[in-house]
Order: sequence, then C-alpha cells, then structure tokens
Amino acid sequence: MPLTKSANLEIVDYLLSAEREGYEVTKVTERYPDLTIDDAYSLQKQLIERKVQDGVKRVGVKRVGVKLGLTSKAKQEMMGVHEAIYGYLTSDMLGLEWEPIVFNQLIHPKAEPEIAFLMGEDLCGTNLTEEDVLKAVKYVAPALEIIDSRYLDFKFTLPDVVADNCSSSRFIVGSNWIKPDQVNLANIGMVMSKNGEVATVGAGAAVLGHPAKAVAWAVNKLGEHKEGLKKGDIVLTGAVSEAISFRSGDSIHAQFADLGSVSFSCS
Ligand code: 0L1
Ligand code: MG
Repeated sequence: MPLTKSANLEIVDYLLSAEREGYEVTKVTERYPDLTIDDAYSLQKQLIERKVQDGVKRVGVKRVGVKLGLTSKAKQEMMGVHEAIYGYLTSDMLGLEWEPIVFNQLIHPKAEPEIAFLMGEDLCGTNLTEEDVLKAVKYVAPALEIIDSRYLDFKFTLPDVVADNCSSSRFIVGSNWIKPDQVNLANIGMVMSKNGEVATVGAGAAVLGHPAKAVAWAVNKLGEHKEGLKKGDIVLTGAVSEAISFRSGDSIHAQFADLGSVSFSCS
C-alpha cells in the first residue's frame, strides 16, 4: 500500500530534524517495513524539495548536483544489492578546504575520496553511455565526500538509505580542475591519509569500472523519473575506496595521481 501523505510528511520531518539537530534515529523501515525503493526515492525528492524551500527563506539553499553511492562491488555485496543509488547535493553541503568542518554539527561522519565531474551540458535520457557522459563533462576534479547517516550506528536497509538522501552530509572539491580527456579516470590511483598517516588507498576503477560508467547509470535512472543532470551540476561519482571515520581535531587528505589533492580539517 502506498504511503499516505501524512506518512510522507512525517518521515521527511523525522529525517530532516535528525540532520539539522545532529542526532541518530531508528530506521524508517522499523516503522514502515513495507517501504519500497520507489517510495524511498519519492521521500528523498520531497526531503530535498523541503530543504530547498526552508533554506531559501534562511540562506538560499539550492540543488547543486547529484551524488552516487554504493558504486563499489565491495559495498554492494556488503548491502546485498546489485545496483548503485543516487542522491542530491545542495549548496549547504558544500565545504571549503580552508574552513574547518564543524564536528558538533555532525553525528558519526566518515570521509570518502571521490572524483567529481562538473557538467558542461544538460544530460537527460534513459539509454546514455559512458561516452555520452564524457562528452557532456567539462572538468574533473578531486573531491572528498562526508557521509553521515542519520541512522543509529550507520545501519540501514536500501530503502532507508535512499530516503536519507544516501547519507549525504558535506562535500569538498579540490581546486585542480582538468579536462576529462587529460586523464585516464579508471587508472587513477588515490591515497587517503588521516592526520598524515595513510588510512586507505583506491583507484578510479573501483567506481563500477569507470566513474563515467557509474554516472551513465545514474543519468539513466534519473531519466526514468523524468530528471537528469544540468549544465553546472557537480557530480560526485562514487567512492574510490572505503570510507574513513574522523572526529574533531582530525585532518583528511586525499592525493589522486594526475588529478591533484583535496583536504579538510575538522574542528
Ligand atoms: O556516498 C556513498 O557511497 C554512501 C552511500 C550510502 C551508504 C553509506 O552510507 O555507506
Ligand atoms: Mg560517496
């Protein structure tokens, strides 16, 4: 049975309050065990619309792009799924390399190294390929995503995490923007350090074999909902390694071969 209007409103409030106030909540599926993936994407859309509506009144929050999640085989196996997921990036999530991330505003954050795409053209459809994506990308850049699931102990089912906008919290994009044909995105190696010590390593191929392939999947999925990418969108293409937890006082640095580096500190 589809969710009632009041259940939709209640769930959106529940997840947005947890994010704004920085506390953990029990999974939505504990209360709504029949929640489907389609319900979850609809909740995610309502959550972003509400965030933008509320934010416009205060600080001018707007949609600035899209993020992909569960793009590695390892993470899909961990969740027992065969598909990636997508969520939205809004302007209030944008962090800066020189401005510390405030730990007190977060719950149990983790950092993920990702390759960001800046779209040079709109891209919409249901049958697009990796090549179509690369033609529409203006620049690629190193990025760090901060994920911060609103759920207790970072544990959830697939509909839960989709409804929670795929654990999105903040993202930081490095200053080295290059043309996509100047680098082999699948072969790029990456080393992520925490407080100067190597924490994890990865490669572009961890993202469904090639980040552009992952983005083609996302655009085709968005296309099923009559949506797509827009010129100027930032796309976080998916983690190239495992995510690393951090706390107040920590600093995180990701060094990508041929693509430069990106970092942040946490106050
Ligand atoms: O960005 C991501 O890959 C996260 C997707 C959601 C799963 C998680 O929170 O680990
Ligand atoms: Mg991510």
